[in-house]
Amino acid sequence: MFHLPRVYPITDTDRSGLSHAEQVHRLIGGGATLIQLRDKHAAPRDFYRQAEAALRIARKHNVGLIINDRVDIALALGADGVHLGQSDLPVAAARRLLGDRAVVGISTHDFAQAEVAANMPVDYVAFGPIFNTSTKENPEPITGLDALRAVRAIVGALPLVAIGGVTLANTHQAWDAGADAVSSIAALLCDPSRIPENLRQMLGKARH
Ligand code: TZP
Ligand code: MG
Repeated sequence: MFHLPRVYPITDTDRSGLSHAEQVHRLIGGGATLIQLRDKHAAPRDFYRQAEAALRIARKHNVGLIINDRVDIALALGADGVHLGQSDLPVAAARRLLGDRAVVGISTHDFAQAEVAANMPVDYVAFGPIFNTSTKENPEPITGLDALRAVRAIVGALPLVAIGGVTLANTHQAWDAGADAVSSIAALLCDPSRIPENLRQMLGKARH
């Protein structure tokens, strides 16, 4: 059974200056149990090789690894699943390729997308950007917390991830608005020497 942790970190080699494997290593050091590998610039072969190394580390620690966008890479590696955007492969096609046991998540940015996603064979729905983000290129408009609350109602019992500009200071607002988890990039990775500490602190907030 899929379990979504309260913090679901995403890797970014530009933000951290580190390989995906090294980010995974440091995030696991901070308590990650599920990590998404995201790379918008690497050639598929480079991303594949890096993901392979990252998966080896994740497996050793029993940590789940989800590949952003690339169903082919997730399938080739036997990763735990894929995170799809609105213009990636359709959910049903990814599900057919990866099978019932794979984790399939999808990004949504408005109510209509969230409603469609809620009726698809996904394991979780991500919604955002909730706050201002400087990580995503050409981000969709900021949704805010009220929209997150509404999406909580739209997706019902489906696990819901809030993404976009989540920091130590505002993560509680996202959880309080109904998100089961937050995904974060910059707040965790920008100072690579503090990755484990940043994640530990964010996870710690979930207990208060
Ligand atoms: N999707 C919506 S916002 C975003 C993605 C991938 C970027 C999140 O990065 P950050 O640094 O946590 O704002
Ligand atoms: Mg995508």
